[in-house]
Amino acid sequence: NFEKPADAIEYRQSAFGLIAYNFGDMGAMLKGKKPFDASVFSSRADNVAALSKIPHEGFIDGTDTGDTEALAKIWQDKADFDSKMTAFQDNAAALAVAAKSSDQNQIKQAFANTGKSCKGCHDVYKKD
Ligand code: ASC
Repeated sequence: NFEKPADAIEYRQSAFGLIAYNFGDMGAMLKGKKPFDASVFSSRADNVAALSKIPHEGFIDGTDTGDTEALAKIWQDKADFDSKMTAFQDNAAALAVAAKSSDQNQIKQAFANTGKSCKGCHDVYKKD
């Protein structure tokens, strides 16, 4: 268990930062901002799939204040938040599978689904 609320906040933020970096690099490849490297893309997708399972544990009660962009609404609608987090994890797992195929359309679709999971949750539960 976390010793103090700030530790839980830092824990989840650390994972989100790593997710953003890995996901952002995948986006750069898909948008042609850098060459597509199937092996790098796949390991980034594996990273995101593993990292997607980390943040949820940090959303403990009493962590809607302090150095966080998390809105109190998370804890008011916890079941919906939880299901959105699970959907993100499922999409990230599917993206990791798609990344091992050579089907660019499948990869792009799986990437878009995962991005929608990020945004869908941020729109409702994250300060802008
Ligand atoms: C990112 C990032 C997000 C998501 C989101 C997807 O790279 O940092 O929060 O993608 O913008 O729509």
